[in-house]
Amino acid sequence: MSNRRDFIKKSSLATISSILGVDIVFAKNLPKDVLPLLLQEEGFYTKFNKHKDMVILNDRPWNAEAQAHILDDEITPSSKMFVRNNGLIPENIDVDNWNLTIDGESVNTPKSYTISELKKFPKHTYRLTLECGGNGRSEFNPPAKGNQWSIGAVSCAEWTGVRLRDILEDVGINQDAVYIGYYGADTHLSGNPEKNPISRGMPISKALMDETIIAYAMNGENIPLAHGFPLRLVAGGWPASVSGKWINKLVVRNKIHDGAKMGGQSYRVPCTAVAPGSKVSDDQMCIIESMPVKSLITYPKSGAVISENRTLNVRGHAWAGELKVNKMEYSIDFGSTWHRCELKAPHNRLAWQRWSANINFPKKGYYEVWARATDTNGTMQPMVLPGWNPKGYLNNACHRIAIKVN
Ligand SMILES: Nc1nc2c(c(=O)[nH]1)N[C@H]1C(S)=C(S)[C@@H](COP(=O)(O)O)O[C@H]1N2
Ligand SMILES: [Mo]
Repeated sequence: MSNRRDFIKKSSLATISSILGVDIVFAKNLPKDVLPLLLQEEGFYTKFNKHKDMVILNDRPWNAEAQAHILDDEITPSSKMFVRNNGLIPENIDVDNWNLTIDGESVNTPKSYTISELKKFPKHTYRLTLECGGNGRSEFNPPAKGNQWSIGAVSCAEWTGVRLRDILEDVGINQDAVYIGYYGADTHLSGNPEKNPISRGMPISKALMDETIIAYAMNGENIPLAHGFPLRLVAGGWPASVSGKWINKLVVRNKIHDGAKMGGQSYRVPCTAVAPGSKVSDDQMCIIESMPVKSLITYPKSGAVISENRTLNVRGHAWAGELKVNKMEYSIDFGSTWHRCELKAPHNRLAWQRWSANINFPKKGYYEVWARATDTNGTMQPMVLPGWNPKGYLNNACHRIAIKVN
């Protein structure tokens, strides 16, 4: 991306016009540092092959989310998968010479693997729900800084790779191992090669689970560049920030990993509830682990118009971090009464679950469909915003859509 920016800076406006295919009428007024919006967007949608209904939140680094109605697929295709970057996507990746090194205090002898060596370990495929810890942030008040995700920073793709556990067994880890951390090949926005944009991880118990994999494929193909090509750590059900992209090193730690965005207030919430707007000291902030129960209505699109006496088939997905969803309900009277939806079992653990309902509306008029999931612990999605927190994480409020019956 930086290449493109430099290129654009150096190009004349005439060149830019020719890329856009039209004249920039007031080109002489365009401030030096402002890129024509259309050019920015062309960069994102074509470079990463994204659906036109993806919404760009930031272009440096690239961050973009889906809208609910494009997340209707059972398996999220790359074109509809949100992009969340903390730094700049690596360029000129040399797959043949890519190495994954396993190191850290709790490893006696560090070991490195090429991708073809990794592929010799047993291969596993899982559908895994990845949701950004900040999904839903835009609703919090007072607002939290950071990308203003609405509801589309979630995906459930099919990931193929090797179990992290198999690799750790092959390397040999010590009894004192408590955490693993990842390092990726993306670069810090400052350009400082010493700095990592992000280096997070997970407790060893999560790292050793069947579904925690080092993936080399997504949806049956090489992982797309924006999503971690050529190797990605994937751990479903937890904030997607633990699923490191472009990984080239994992460290097995004898303490909680202390890489970039592990400390301070990053990916942490107050250990006990606080009043909206409170300042919370770092030592009162706890690391987010399993994500909370949540659901989306993916069909129809909000604002749909149907004719009277027609049954509407509404559907979506529901997920609950490490748990399963065991009840799905809808309301068409603003939460006064709730009705059961049909809910499918997950394809595998940590995959989202399909739900659907056939809804009849009593008469013409404006309605909202509200959807609410309950997990196996009996915890329900809140109808309004859940606990405010300084960084705006974990908003799992009910999703709602508007319907007009004509
Ligand atoms: N190397 C690296 N891994 C990363 C990130 C990153 O910026 N760099 N972002 C994390 C965060 S915060 C999220 S939500 C997910 C986003 O995954 P996606 O872009 O494939 O949807 O990747 C995680 N892994
Ligand atoms: Mo994230």
